[in-house]
Amino acid sequence: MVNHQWGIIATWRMAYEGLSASAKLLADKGDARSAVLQAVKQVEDYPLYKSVGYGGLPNQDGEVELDAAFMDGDSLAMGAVAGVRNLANPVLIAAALSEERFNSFMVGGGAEQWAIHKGFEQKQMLTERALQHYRKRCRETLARGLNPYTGHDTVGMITLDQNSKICVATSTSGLFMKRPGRVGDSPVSGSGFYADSTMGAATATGLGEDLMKGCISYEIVQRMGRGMTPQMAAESAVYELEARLLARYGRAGDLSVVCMNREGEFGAATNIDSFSFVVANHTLAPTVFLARREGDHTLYSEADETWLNAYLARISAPVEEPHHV
Ligand code: SD4
Repeated sequence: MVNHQWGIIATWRMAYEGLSASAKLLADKGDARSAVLQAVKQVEDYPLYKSVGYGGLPNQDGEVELDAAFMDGDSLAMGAVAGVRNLANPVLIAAALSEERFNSFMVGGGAEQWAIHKGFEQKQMLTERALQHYRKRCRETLARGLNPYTGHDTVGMITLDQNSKICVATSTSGLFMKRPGRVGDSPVSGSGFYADSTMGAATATGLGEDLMKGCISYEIVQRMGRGMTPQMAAESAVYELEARLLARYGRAGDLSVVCMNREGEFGAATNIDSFSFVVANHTLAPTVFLARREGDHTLYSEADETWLNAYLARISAPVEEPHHV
């Protein structure tokens, strides 16, 4: 049954162009799977987004290792790759793996071999610009530790089509300066993403090590399934996980999420000061929102012209040399 409701939501401003194109597709009765894959591929292909796909920042050894996932909320089929190198579009490989009965989550060399065998495009993913960031970071002290947002914004995207099918996909180069072999939440079902067309979908960005401690995306989807609005589900899950981490683990990293239910209603929650996300649905044109924490709530408002211009200037600015090494 066609219900005329559709929606698309994604983490971070970088998803805007791809999301806008896929919003048109969904409005024209396109399907959730191709809409999400096409949009995430566009983010992967864009060289100035230094946290996803081509141009992604490398690990400690200077190698770009990519993680991605795809889930179909009708069939619950999911596929994922982690730590893959020199492949242009990890999200497409993840989607292909979701069609496999076995071996649907593959890592490293085995995943690369399979993808090459299947004819997926090979590409040197380290750009000169990403290398400049890497060299700069090598000269700076690492004493500040790893920060998931230092150039590292995973794209997580949800699509709802007019047949009420919901899909979700993620793609990331993980934490900048991660140890080779390190895998975060993004390719891990229930943590970085989850979709069930009978309830909704959620996807996360932030410190994978902590997002995984709460299986945050699965938790949010279940809460929507029990009748919470997406906004309540997102906020309650994020702040409850943060409280549990603080009480029992002694600290909590950055946790940000977006989610959408079967009606195309959306929610977003974060425990940081500035988390951007992009959304469109049958009643809303593609819009960039800026979210911030206010106690145990997340407030968001439309990003203004100044912020949007500053963003464009920032992503294309020359990589600055540190003043002091
Ligand atoms: C990870 N969650 O690999 C990713 C990183 C991220 O914004 O989302 N950064 O842990």
